[in-house]
Amino acid sequence: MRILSGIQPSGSLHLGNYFGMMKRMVDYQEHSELFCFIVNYHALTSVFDSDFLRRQTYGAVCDFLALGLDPEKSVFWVQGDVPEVTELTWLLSNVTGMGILERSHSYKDKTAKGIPASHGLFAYPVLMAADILLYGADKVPVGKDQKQHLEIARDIAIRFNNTYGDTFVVPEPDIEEDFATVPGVDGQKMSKSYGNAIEIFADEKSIREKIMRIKTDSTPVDQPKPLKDNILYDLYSLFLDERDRAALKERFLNPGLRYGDLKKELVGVIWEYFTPYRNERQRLERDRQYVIDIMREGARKARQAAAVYLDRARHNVGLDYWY
Ligand code: AQP
Repeated sequence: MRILSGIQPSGSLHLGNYFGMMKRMVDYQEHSELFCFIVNYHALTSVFDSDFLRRQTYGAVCDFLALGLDPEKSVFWVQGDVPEVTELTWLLSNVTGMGILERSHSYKDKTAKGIPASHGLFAYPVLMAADILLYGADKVPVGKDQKQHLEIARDIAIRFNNTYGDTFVVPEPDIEEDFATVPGVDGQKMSKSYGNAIEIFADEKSIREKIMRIKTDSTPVDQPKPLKDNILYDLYSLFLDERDRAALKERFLNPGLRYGDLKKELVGVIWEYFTPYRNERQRLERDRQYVIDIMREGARKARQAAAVYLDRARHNVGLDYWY
């Protein structure tokens, strides 16, 4: 089973990215063939500062390695190091209907939030389909926000196969209900670009400030607290196993819970959880040559895997005129 997913270095990575995708990828590498990459071509749709992009890309690589991604067990690379994906994007573009792109929620949400309505942003799902099809992925672990993009990738694969003959694996989305949409501190989807994210490797002070800002309901202390749409409950639950989650639920459903106390507790939980990873990340941040060597080797392996599908696609559309 080939598992593949990528993450944009469009800002610092946060709890939504971690629980929605990164942690699950690290878990998968133990028993699957894992392909994992940092999608810097995608980030170009919203990042126009080249130094910022370089820094965030290197940072995202360090984040993933520190969080346990093992380059010996997986193929781990930076998207822009295998530019073949842009060629496949072009081949796929010609079987992609305009209507399907026009219905993309992500395009509408991003332009509504002020990101320029460029052709790149509009065609983002085609590049994402190329990312997936180029490596023959069977399964793509993502958060719920990416469900529609996965449906577009499936649609493009099916259309291509119908037009040119069997070429690509049709991928399946893999969404974990418990972590489908991690809320930000304002209750919207946690997102790098919404200013509502708790960053995985933020310092303790800024984690505390963000958690303290969470708006809570005004239920008196001596009454049970609502669980539905309760940001504090949802965020705290991410860090708990089934038994501890049941215990947290009990605390909400019984009188006496003070939101202020729970917020302080949650800051501690987040900080402790990432402490071992934080130390490793600091080491990687300094060891640039080691990190760059890993990424070079990752790109080499990715390029080898990509050649299989790209050559097949070039042949099936008829680009190899010398045949
Ligand atoms: N809040 C979330 N809950 C669950 N999963 C999430 N993901 C992102 N936010 C949440 C998942 O993380 C993976 C990588 O996402 P991405 O960075 O490539 O793009 P995104 O979904 O657009 O993430 P952001 O933070 O919202 O980035 P910006 O603000 O740049 O658009 C994906 O699998 C995603 O589902």
